[in-house]
Amino acid sequence: MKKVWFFATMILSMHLRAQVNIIPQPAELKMPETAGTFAITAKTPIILEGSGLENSANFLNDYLKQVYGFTLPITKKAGKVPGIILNYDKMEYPIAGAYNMEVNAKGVYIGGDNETGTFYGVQTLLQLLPAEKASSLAISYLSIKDYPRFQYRGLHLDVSRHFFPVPFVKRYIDYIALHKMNYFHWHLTDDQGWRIEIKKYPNLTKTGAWRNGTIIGHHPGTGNDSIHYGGFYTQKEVKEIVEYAAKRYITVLPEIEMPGHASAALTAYPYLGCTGGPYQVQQTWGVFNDVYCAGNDSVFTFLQNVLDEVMPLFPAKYVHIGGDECPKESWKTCPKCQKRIAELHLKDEHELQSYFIQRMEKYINSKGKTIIGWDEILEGGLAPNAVVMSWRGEKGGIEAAKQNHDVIMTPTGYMYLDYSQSKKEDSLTIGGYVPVNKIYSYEPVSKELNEAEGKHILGAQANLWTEYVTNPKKVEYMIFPRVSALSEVLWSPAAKRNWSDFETRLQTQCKRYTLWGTNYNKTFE
Ligand code: TNX
Repeated sequence: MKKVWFFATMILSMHLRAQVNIIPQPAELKMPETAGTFAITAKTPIILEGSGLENSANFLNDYLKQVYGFTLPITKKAGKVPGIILNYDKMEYPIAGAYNMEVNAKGVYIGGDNETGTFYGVQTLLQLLPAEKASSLAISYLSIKDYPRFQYRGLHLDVSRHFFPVPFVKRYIDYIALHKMNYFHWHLTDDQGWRIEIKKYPNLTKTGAWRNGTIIGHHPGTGNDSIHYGGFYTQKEVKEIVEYAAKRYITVLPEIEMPGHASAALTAYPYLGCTGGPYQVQQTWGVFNDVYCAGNDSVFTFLQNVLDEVMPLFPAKYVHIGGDECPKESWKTCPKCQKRIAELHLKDEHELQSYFIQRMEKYINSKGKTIIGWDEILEGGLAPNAVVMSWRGEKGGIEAAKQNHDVIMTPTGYMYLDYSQSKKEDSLTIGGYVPVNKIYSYEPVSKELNEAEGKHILGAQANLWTEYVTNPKKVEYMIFPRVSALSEVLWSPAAKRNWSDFETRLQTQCKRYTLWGTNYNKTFE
């Protein structure tokens, strides 16, 4: 009899365990010997035992409302009814965001090391809920101790090649939060559009945010293209988005590109280029020879004034200033640029680019912020305090870490969400091939680094360039399920990573995407 009971409990607890499909995989997850479930209903209170945890409670309620159609009462004191307790626990993990979680007959307890930790505990709770609509939400008894592996867990969105409206940007931020990620890299300027209002330079958005002739959704320039296309965010909207992100413990990293990818700015203010123009907001993709003039001091004044308006909008300690894909053609024939090279005894145009970045770094540092640049900023000498985003493979990042610079890994071969995710892609992409298991296999800390150098790898980020991504549904299709794989790379202990286990959990995650009304790529199924 005892034996039968033992097997019965084992089967029952295995069954219950099978319902626990958390992504990213928690560091420690235990199911109790006696299995059971606690049911959350519309009467279950959220009990704020710790102060300052309203963001977590509100996020939970917003999610419940959206997905299951009801919210929970929020109180400060526990009563007789078992509830969801949100609190703090003292923990000593190197990176903030750790939490403990207990589910038992008394209800749910979540204790974070700070507000962020509790918020991440809530994200886990959401994944314990049924993956289909229900009014009583049974969750398994369990206990979890969890903490992030990397401090920088980023997702990028290019809003220049195609513009995405405020409500969708917010939704994108929610996706980042649901995956326990904490940086939103907002690529705000490029050749095809300037997307942020700058009061001192109204033409940036009056002319620089609009282009004529690009056919939305197809290869540009192949017919029917008399469209006035674009958009921008007002400073008020930017503030709103930054606050929205902050309530989700997400830092918004703005990128203002320089010295290349500058056609939109040059179109608005032709004096910023070497030839004086005229220029056009680009209708096609690629790399364009007209860039900011590096020999003209008024270009630096312009960029400083722009940053004077941008930096106060973003509490982030970092500002991304691009630095990638800057052709040197126009500098080679520009008398002012050549004069600068001669006066400063620079070796070549690469050193001129390094001068450009270093001059901007000095200014940005003087305002208390740190620059981030794409790995091209290594060429001609790295700016003294710069953080490097390594996109052309890992080489630049490894080199920067060896030079004692902090690094964010974002190599194309693993982290490019604009690349196709199935061999036979069923939609137009820029090319390349990054299936979900490829992103899952990524290890941000290269074996080429010793322990001290490895500490400079702050984390990683996946990039969504939008040349061929024209609408929100396509954005979702491109990021899911790959962002779920990314979140595990960035959050879970390396030893916990297991592809076949992830694949099983991903089945439930896909049901959640459907529950959220979110599009995703199904070709891997
Ligand atoms: C390179 S990644 C770029 C982007 C393009 C992308 C397309 C990087 C720093 N620059 O401007 O959109 O390739 O994959």
